[in-house]
Amino acid sequence: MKVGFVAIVGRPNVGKSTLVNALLKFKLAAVSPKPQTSRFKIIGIITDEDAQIVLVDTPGILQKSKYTLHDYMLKEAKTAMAEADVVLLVVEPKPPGDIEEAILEEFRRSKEKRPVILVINKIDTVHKNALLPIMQTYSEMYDFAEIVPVSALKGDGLDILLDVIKKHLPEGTPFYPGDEITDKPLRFIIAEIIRERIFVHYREEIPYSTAVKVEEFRESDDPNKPVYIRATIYVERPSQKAIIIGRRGRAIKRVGIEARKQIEAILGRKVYLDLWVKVKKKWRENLRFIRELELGL
Ligand SMILES: Nc1nc2c(ncn2[C@@H]2O[C@H](COP(=O)(O)OP(=O)(O)O)[C@@H](O)[C@H]2O)c(=O)[nH]1
Ligand SMILES: [Mg+2]
Repeated sequence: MKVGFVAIVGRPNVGKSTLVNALLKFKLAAVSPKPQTSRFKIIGIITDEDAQIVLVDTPGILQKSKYTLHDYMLKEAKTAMAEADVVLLVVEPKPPGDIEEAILEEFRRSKEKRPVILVINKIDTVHKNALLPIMQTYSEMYDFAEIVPVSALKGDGLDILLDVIKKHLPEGTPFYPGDEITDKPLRFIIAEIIRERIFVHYREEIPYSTAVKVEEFRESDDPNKPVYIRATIYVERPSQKAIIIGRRGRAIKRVGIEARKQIEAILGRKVYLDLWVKVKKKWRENLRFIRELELGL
């Protein structure tokens, strides 16, 4: 069997999380038009007859981080080369920018070479003729194992990409049971769904000041009864709480309805989603709390 870790790198917003979800055929990672939606490293596991592919999605850099985007990307590129079996560099269908150049420079400098597959995503946004010169430019910059144009959003090129990944993975025995799709607990995935809705519906610092925790998950023995899920949206200040709730609770109601529908689709069961908003001052500096979020505790 072909088995291994596939690190996905690339600047924010190129569609890394969308690609992971599309390859998994499961909504695992939070996706939004705002940069830095992903907060933690997420792995997605694809197992079929002849391979187990473990996708590692790089989170975006956190605001207020000590790193600049540039430094952060270089660090990620270095880690990917050191820890993964195959690296996917995801880019948009346009000429390389300074971040792409810096990542490739890091790859060139690296002593341990892994196959790097260049994934040109969002090809649904450009004319076919525009792709060739971009592929040409990239291929002159680095010795890529392969270059694969895809649209993660439309699902184009994904089967080819999976075959190409398999081709470059080493032989081995699976790390995870065949039916596992992630190392994260269900509570974490549910919290991410709610958090993604917040990224979609609120502006400025609100999404970045928000954390979501699933506090209770109760299934009834009667499959016709809804699953009870109590989740808390944590914010840093009372003013943010008021914004999250919105006038007459309209804003939070919309988040709740949309998240509930997605959770019902995943569980295949009716869900009663009980959403609360609480102020937790300076939670972003509380490492224990952040660790709990990451583990879905
Ligand atoms: N048109 C188009 N948009 C895409 C595609 N893949 C991702 N996007 C959009 O790009 C934005 C950022 O995607 P996301 O997966 O969060 O990027 P990440 O920051 O690299 O993880 C979202 O609005 C996605 O819907 C694609 O193939 N085509
Ligand atoms: Mg992401």
